[in-house]
Amino acid sequence: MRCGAPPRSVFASAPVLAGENRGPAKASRKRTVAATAKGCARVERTLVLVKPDGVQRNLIGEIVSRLERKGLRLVAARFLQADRALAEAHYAPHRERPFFPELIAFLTSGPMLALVWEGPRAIEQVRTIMGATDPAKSPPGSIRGDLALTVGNNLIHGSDGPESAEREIGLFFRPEDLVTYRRAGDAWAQGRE
Ligand code: IDP
Ligand code: MG
Repeated sequence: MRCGAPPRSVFASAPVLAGENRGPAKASRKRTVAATAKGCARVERTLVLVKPDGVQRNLIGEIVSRLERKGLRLVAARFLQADRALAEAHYAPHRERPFFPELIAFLTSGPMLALVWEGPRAIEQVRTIMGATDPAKSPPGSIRGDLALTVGNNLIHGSDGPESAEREIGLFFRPEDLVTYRRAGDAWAQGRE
């Protein structure tokens, strides 16, 4: 595989769309194929949400711009207001946490922008640009460090690993929603083609 080429598959099981809570995705049958040749970083896809506070604070452009300028490639976008089933499926790993009801109320409180970004080590890159869960512990220059104040209103979600990325992308998008393409600048931003 060439450096920067997209993963061959990001779906381990049938996608779940908004309003169709089919429960957690089954264990991965087909592992995401990553570039492993010498000098190639692992190419990944990750789910980003500009959460309802980001939309209400007119920060969609700011957040998308930071990810775009980094060199990550946008492969899917959807503006939606999540229903309870979708929000609960997305945050299922936090179901037992005391803040779960508050988190679901927040995520369903208004529209948000769901995005899939792709690039070398995209999961880690987005997490770094986001900053820590607690904005007070996020460094200046990060989205949460620069633009957010509280854990509950921290503007952005980014997948925390390959398996959660695959599961979360499947909650918000169908396989055919993900666009495979290359940009003229990808060889410069993402490495040798
Ligand atoms: P992350 O968004 O940095 O990955 P997670 O631990 O996955 O953080 O938590 C998911 C979301 O739940 C956080 O972004 C935050 O909005 C909310 N959250 C996490 N911990 C707390 C808490 O202690 N109180 C209230 N909300 C929390
Ligand atoms: Mg998380």
